[in-house]
Amino acid sequence: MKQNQILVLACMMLLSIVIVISCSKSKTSSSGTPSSNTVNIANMAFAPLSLTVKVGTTVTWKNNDGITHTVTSNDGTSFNSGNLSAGSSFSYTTTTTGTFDYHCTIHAGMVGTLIVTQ
Ligand SMILES: [Cu+2]
Repeated sequence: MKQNQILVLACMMLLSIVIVISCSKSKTSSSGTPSSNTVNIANMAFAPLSLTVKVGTTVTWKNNDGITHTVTSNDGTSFNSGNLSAGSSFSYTTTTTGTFDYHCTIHAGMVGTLIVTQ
């Protein structure tokens, strides 16, 4: 009778260990996502649409689309990638705080926002 109780307890402990391991495993797999200062270009869109970074951060746009795009700030001076062919990337190191709307000069509907904070 007492041995049975120990066996049940051991099974419950083993089960809880398995649950903890499976939970921590799903946590580590989510860390494989792209870093927070990268904007992916895919399917004629910037992702994320809006990115917030601290001043001094280098932001990288990666063209994962099959066609050429540009990353051009609406103010015309802050940053401009020029033609960014499929598979290439563009990096810009933020120097001032503010909200920078940008677009693709080739495709009018492609817009994004870079928010730079202190
Ligand atoms: Cu484009």
